[in-house]
Amino acid sequence: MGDSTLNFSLLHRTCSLVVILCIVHLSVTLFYYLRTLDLRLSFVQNQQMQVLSDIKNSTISLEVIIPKATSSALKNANNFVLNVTEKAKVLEKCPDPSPILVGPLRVEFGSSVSLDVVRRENPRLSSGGRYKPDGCVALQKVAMIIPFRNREEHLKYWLYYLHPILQRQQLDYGVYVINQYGDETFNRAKLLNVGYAEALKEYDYDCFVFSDVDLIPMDDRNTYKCYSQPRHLSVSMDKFGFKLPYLQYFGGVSSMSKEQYLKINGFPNNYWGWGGEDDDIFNRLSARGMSISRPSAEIGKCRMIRHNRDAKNEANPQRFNRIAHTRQTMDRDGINSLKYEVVNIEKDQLFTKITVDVGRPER
Ligand code: UDH
Ligand code: MN
Repeated sequence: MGDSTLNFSLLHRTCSLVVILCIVHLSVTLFYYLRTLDLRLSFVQNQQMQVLSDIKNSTISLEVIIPKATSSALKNANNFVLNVTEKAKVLEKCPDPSPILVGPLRVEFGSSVSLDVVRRENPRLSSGGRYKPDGCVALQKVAMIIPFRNREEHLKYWLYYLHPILQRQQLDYGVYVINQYGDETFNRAKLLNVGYAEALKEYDYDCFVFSDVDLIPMDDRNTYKCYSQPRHLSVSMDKFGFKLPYLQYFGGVSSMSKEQYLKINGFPNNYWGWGGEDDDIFNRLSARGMSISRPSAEIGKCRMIRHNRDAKNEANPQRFNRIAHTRQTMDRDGINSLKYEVVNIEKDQLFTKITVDVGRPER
């Protein structure tokens, strides 16, 4: 009886020792494995998903071998695993420029585009035409603002061409179509102000791209983001013979950071009809000591879909007088005096369409 108790307790102690040795061995192995894993993590940015599953597997197999409750060493090891997992989840910033750009693009408007096809070809967009890269953190959060009325065909081409480009540019972006309600005279700049205000209600955008619906870039290196100075993006349009029509031209497609936009009190609200509002914006920028940044003529090539002048967007005869007084009016006319009424908000996979009553010109 006494002997067998002695034998049993010896056996018990030996077993315990073996188990403890096993635990120590496993912990040390795991520790060094994870240390080299940690090192590898900082080198291999794009294989994070694989690393995550490695870590997960190693946790599971360890738990199978040693019951959790018996080992505080295992608990420590588990905490270590969790820390590394957290680290793996913190994504790196996307490289600048994006490594997946392709350069010059073929842009043509021969055959018509179906929105269903565009939706199918861009499965990674979420409601409202939103996208963010999933392998890295986008350098900027950009709202694409399109002034709009009755240009459904043009919008289809814009979505068809731009969504793949913007995804390759690895931007965190959303597309806002600002649709003027009713049939009063068109007001492009006021719609752009509305786009700025409405987009910011949804997401913390730090950059705004203002694009006509009928302009398509011919090179994806023309990144639709913001720069240290306000950017003019549509610098060589086919309709102007792939040249700037004049040096101060700021029409078509442009971008501004929130800071740059606020520095000029946004855009004028009182340019009704075609023309002048882009020159007013240029005047505002130079009044606040900013300059215009531009891509090269080669990278800035773009096509405008041919069209006639729209009804209710006749050339504005007051534009010359208004442009002459930008400096006197810009502080009281702009984002600080913007008034409008939202009539409807439509969320599509490809865009957010905000129909808005911007009123009518004073008569
Ligand atoms: N826009 C609309 N609907 C309108 C008017 C303008 O959506 O009814 C928007 C649209 O985004 C357009 C932008 O405002 O791209 C600028 O207007 P625009 O394209 O009419 O201006 P653009 O300078 O042409 O291109 C003006 C007159 C064209 C006459 C050509 C005659 N050959
Ligand atoms: Mn046009």
